[in-house]
Amino acid sequence: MGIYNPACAGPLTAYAWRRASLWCLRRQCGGRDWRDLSQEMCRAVSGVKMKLYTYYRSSASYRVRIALNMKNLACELVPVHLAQGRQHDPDFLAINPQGLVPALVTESGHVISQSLAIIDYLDEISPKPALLPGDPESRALARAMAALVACDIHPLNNLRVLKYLKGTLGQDQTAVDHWYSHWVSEGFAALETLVSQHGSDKACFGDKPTVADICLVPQMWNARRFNVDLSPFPNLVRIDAHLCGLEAFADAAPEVQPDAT
Ligand SMILES: N[C@@H](CCC(=O)N[C@@H](CS)C(=O)NCC(=O)O)C(=O)O
Repeated sequence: MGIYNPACAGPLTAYAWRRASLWCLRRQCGGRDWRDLSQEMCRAVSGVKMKLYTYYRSSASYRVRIALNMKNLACELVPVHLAQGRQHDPDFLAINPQGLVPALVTESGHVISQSLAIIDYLDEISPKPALLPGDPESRALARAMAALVACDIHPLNNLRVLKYLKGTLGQDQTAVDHWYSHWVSEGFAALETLVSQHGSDKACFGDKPTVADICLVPQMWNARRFNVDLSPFPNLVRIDAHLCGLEAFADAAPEVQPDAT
């Protein structure tokens, strides 16, 4: 009998195969973590990869790339050249009507936009290593730090906002740079305080990377690109330096992406 490949089978058969695998694993693993194991096995055998629409310099895409690396999840990267305006192409708008990256196409073909939603999804389908701490209060604190960056700093400094300031509102580059640096510095000042209360030399919360760190590192990279003075934020600089040395973070960096120019 040949090797059974569920990728070639119809949805019902693939489903039945997955159920059978789970049943076997449950019997064989006797109390061990058979769910994680079975999910990994299903993914490996099916050969169906997720697809991430990304841009090397996009900090929201950078977040998702870190999470994928931390989870060791296979994913095809599909570059969308933001500087050339490819996010406005009808083909891409059919994928994400917001015209923003990242967008993740799951193994079942659904599209998820919004980096934090994608990261939550990845954490749910592949729970180890966890991207949030163990207890509800700690989880909420780590999420709050992530939101500080992703919801209160990043949207003010996104490409379309900077282009609007310069193009539509006629501001010069000095004013745009000032705008960028003002909002990053204000947000980082608050994060620096939170990190001094809850973090360590290795992470924003506790000593293991969480979603807060996944948001911090790309924002630091972006701040350096815009020549923001980071000297008032020694904790953030220290944590960022540690994290950038970890493989999952290093391999997600903009300069090593296939579409980096
Ligand atoms: N809240 C969204 C933000 C996504 C976003 O702003 N993406 C930027 C790149 S970091 C983008 O696609 N910009 C295109 C543009 O501004 O035209 C997320 O977290 O995914």
